[in-house]
Amino acid sequence: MATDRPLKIGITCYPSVGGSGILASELGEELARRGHEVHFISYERPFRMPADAARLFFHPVVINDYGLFKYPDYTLPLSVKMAEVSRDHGLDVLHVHYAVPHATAAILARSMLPPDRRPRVVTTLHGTDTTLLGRDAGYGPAISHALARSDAITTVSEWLRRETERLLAVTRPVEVIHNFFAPEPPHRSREEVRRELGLGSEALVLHLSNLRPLKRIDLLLETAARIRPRESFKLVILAGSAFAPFSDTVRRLGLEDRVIVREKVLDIEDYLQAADLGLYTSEVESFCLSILEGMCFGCPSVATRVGGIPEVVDDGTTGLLVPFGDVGGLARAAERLIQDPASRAVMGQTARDRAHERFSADRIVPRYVELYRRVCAQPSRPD
Ligand code: GMT
Repeated sequence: MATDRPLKIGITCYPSVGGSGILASELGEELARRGHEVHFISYERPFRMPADAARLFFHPVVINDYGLFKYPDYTLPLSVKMAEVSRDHGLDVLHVHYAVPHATAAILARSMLPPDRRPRVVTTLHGTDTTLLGRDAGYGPAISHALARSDAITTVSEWLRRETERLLAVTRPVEVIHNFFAPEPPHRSREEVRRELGLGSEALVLHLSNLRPLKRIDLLLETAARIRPRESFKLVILAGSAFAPFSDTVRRLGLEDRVIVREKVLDIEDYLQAADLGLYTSEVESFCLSILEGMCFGCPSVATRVGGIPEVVDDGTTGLLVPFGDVGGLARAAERLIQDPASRAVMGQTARDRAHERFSADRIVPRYVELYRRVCAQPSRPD
């Protein structure tokens, strides 16, 4: 194949709020911007997918609810749609984000097509597809099977590569392609956002996540409750799911006047530019896209030293890392940044520079394109 012709890429991801879906949507958008044709295949439009961009298409997977099944099946209609889109649009590559069930569906889709019409399958592992489901006897063997048949496997951090090799006994090469973030310009000024939040001179401590159990919102709130002086900050939580289950904890810790919650925010850049520091207390995290999103706006984070986070944050230079569970240490680290705006600004500027040097779209997207071209130049892996 010509080495520089635009490619036709199918992307499957979870369309709802979650780092893997956000990354996949941004990747699709950036590929289309660079002249490639991108076809999203999923049960809903990815929530950050632009509505009317050139060369960007969405193919919904329709799931019928048959009364004879206790649980509706998604994998088979997904694989049929993947095969259909591959055939009708001549896809070069099916790039699946998050292995379950996307990698299995892609392998099945590929085998439904005649040998000369088969797209290559690239599987990107994002985190719990390895660390949680990979350990589950009901999923692990199916994930290993799909990985063995993928034409390429990537992970979003070195740490996740090692975990994948360890937990899923993968012996084939796994390529690490870190996440990237391409921020949109904010819609409102920093001052407008701070006014909306009712902030005076307090530091804006930002937490942005889907609130899943491994984010340890309990520890986030306990950390906030220990920050002194308590009037020095407000914790703004941009929640990708309902915050109501944590409201009792906010009350129990006396944090009602310190915590501000906004749910399902789309214009995250408005809040990122207004933030002074990020706070992340996860027990596991293969990368933590939210930290990178903050870095792009010069916002350093205090975070737990888990998983791939040390690949994103240089401790003491672009943020502060603390052992998991050490809420006292997390609170002291946050106090340090809250009370010292000058060193916070230096750290924020360095964070912004690192984000640009290591994790920009211009650095990362060409790595995926190069990988696509490489797998297209090779015969497909056997089924
Ligand atoms: O693995 C998950 O928990 C789901 C996934 C998601 O869709 O949000 O999160 C992972 O992917 C993100 C994007 O690559 C990473 O930034 C997150 O660190 C990672 N989450 C975990 O590893 C817990």
